[in-house]
Amino acid sequence: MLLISFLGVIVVWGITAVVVFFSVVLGVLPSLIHLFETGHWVDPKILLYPSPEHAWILFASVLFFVLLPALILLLLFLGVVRGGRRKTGIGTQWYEITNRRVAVVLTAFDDEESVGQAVDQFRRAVPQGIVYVVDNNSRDRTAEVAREHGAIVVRESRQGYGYACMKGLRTALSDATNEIIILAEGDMTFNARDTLKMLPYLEDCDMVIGTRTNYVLTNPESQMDWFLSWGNLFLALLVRLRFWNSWFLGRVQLTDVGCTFRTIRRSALERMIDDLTIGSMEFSPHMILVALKNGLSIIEVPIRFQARVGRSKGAGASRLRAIRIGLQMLKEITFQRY
Ligand SMILES: Nc1nc2c(ncn2[C@@H]2O[C@H](COP(=O)(O)OP(=O)(O)OP(=O)(O)O)[C@@H](O)[C@H]2O)c(=O)[nH]1
Ligand SMILES: [Mg+2]
Repeated sequence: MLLISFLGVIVVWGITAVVVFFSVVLGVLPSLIHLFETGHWVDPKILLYPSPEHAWILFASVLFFVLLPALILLLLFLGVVRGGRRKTGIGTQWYEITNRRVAVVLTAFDDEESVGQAVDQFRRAVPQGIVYVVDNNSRDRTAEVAREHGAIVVRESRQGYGYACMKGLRTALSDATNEIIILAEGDMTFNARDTLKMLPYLEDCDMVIGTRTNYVLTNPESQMDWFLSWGNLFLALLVRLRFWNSWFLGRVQLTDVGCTFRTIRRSALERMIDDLTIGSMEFSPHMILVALKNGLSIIEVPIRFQARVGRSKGAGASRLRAIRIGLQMLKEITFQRY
């Protein structure tokens, strides 16, 4: 298996390198395009030393044809070596979850406009639940509003989405009666009723994650545009390659890495909680990778994704911020040891 995957990598890489060499470096491709457009053949050598505008095309081509396949092949190679042989996952047990106590953890940072409604909807959707709101140094009335709506407010002083999530998960674990933990945001982007779609799958696996890259369920007013959708699909593919299974194209059929809405059983969370360390926005994929590293079984479920109430501070804040968060996630998924 190891030899076959290694040879596969070499062959595909070799073909890619030859294509790039002839099409980009020798300028054959630009010559062909020129021939097609004008009917005149230009000596590829003329295109060998491109003008500044052509340099960008060259750079982008090299990036696209060489670096991207290299990255994917490397991850594929590592993944095949690590986990390609296993036929099934570990999610073959059956967990009884009826009437168990559910703890809902909502992150909140300056979210006074939305947090009250968010607490209300989760209390309605999960009547057997208790709602914790993690207030991450909010400068507005987030904590008061959450308390008024019946939530237990805990404070996280270290600033960051990841710190807020970790605090909430640890708080939920600290009460031994909480058997199922739901993580979500207090910004009204999620629909609490989707919990009812997630909980049944928790009978089959350790963690259920929502996906927002679903055409049918994504509200056009939400932050999920083509860029975030493609970005999440691409990063999810890399996660699948890192924890590869040749039979099912990955140990988890992941299509989104940035969805906070997830449900996890207490025993599963206890197994991984000490490995959670990232305080910033890459926490989302980090938690998935830590779960996979610890052998947890994960199922992804399509959920509704709605427009945010209040001001966005994450990937929805601006395109630049989304790119920065995306690159941080890419670094985490590609280079971090798991
Ligand atoms: N960005 C950010 N979010 C935090 C922080 N602390 C807690 N949060 C909460 O983490 C969640 C994610 O932030 P959002 O502003 O919703 O960012 P997003 O989900 O990427 O994008 P939108 O939902 O479109 O705004 C929210 O519930 C925030 O209130 C922090 O320091 N930075
Ligand atoms: Mg949000």
